[in-house]
Amino acid sequence: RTKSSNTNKSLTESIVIEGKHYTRDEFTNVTPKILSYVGINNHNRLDHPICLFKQSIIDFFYGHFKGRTGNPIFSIYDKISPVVTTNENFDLLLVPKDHPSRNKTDSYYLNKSHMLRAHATAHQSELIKMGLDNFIIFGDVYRRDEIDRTHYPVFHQADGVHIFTPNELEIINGCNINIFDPEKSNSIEKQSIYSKEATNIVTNHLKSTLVSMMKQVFGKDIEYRWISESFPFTHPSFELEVYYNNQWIEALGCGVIRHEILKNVGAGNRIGWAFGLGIERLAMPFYSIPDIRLFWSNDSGFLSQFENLPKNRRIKYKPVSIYPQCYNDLSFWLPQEKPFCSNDFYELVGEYGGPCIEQVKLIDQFEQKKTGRISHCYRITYRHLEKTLTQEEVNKMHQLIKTYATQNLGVQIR
Ligand code: FA5
Ligand code: MG
Repeated sequence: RTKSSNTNKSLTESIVIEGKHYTRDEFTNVTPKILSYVGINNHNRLDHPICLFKQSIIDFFYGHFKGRTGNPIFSIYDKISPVVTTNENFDLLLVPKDHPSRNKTDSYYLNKSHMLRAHATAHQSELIKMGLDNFIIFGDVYRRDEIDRTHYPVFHQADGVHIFTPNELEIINGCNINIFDPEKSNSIEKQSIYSKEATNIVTNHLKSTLVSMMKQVFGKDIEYRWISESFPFTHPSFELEVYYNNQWIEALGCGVIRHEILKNVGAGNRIGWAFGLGIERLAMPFYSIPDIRLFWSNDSGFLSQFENLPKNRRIKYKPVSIYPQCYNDLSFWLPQEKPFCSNDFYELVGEYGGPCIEQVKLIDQFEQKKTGRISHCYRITYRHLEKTLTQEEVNKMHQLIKTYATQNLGVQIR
């Protein structure tokens, strides 16, 4: 009974995201599972590899492009809601009405007019309209896509835009240049409105910027290749692939922004480039992460490897043991007659739990107002690398830790 009434409810009630209501209609195809990813924001969680990799990208753009006074010229947007209109995701980017990406089978719709962004490019027009010429957008994007080692329905993109005024283009070029083609000649190498020279300068600037970024992040030995592509919103367009784990992985798409897009938002006198990069696709080779699903792991064996890791530090991810983990919490009052320090406790746990301890973490603390006593609660995660621990074995270790913590550290188990 409960089940069927729930189903009815979920079919008629509007969808609520970040306090806003979206009325369901025949387009609605988001699932509760997909909606549960909204707001997780791995790209803003400091110890998450997606966030760490984001910072490497920002570092590159801050260091590579500086203004007159040494200030960074790129601005960063990483808190824009993933709910966008179909106008923003498609129409403003000149995506044809019959383009496959508009299908319900390919994108996640809240209803006919609103969807979860299928790419970070959905914010491009809005930001250019605000008057920005150089920016990077970071965000979670949603697609009905295959699921395998390099595909997941929710992933993260970094979208960059760099727009040049005629004057800036001249500075790069070193001499006078026409942005526009007086003959508006048609050729597959350029948009008819732009001159061949301007198109070449911008294309070279785009490709060399992205290659420099790859080299700064990965080192000089990174294996990559360019492939011609087509996007409705850029021309010419390219894709960059990197070689990892014996296969070429598609990392990003890019190109010269369609003039019509710029013109529609008041930047018709300019030319610029844009790229859209899959952050997981580069974080995987960077940290030797073999499967994209691991980025969604709440397993401390995964996350703890990135804790307190300085940005730009490359580590080789150690595969988490395939044996299940199991955790027990331990709460105690700190001793009043002598000082207590968490590190002592960590050491003690390591001593009595040995190689079965995967992580120990302080998860809660409070002070009892009346007595001034302080309580700590630690979560101890147990996992053996070669076997499944039985509950009995875990209990035994946990009991030992309790006994010795009481004896050696003077705590009082609660
Ligand atoms: C786009 O999304 C374009 N918006 C990129 C772009 C921006 C082109 C600006 C030109 C100008 P594409 O669908 O190819 O393009 O996706 C971009 C990148 O996202 C891919 O290269 C890949 O790295 C990543 N990606 C795509 N689908 C998935 C997926 N299911 N899982 C993980 N990463 C993915
Ligand atoms: Mg692609």
